[in-house]
Amino acid sequence: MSHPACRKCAVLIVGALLFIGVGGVLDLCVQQPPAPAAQRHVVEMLDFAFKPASLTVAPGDTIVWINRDIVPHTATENHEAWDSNTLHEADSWYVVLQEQGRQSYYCRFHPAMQGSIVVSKTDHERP
Ligand SMILES: [Cu+2]
Repeated sequence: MSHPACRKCAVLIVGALLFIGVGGVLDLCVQQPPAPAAQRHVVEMLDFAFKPASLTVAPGDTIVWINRDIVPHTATENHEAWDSNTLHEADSWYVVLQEQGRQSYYCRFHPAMQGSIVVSKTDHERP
């Protein structure tokens, strides 16, 4: 002697419970410990040098170069994997490095200007 309207209600309630249940499970999945946030590192081009000349970062970090000199500089990877091209006074440029390992770079205009970046998952400096 089930009333058709009540059956409809029951289906709706069960549906709502399932929806909430699934939502709850999804919440649990999302609430994992957060991955360390990507960092931003600044390298100054100052007095014809990269400062700091060597830098250790984590994969996914951003490295920003800022030219503090009045002459133009570049940050050019030794094998040209990346190249800022000419940065004039106060210009900046950035790269995000994912691949682990050491990358060396120099300035096209002043080859004595050299720097290196180590991308490492574990051995990186954190403030
Ligand atoms: Cu230079």
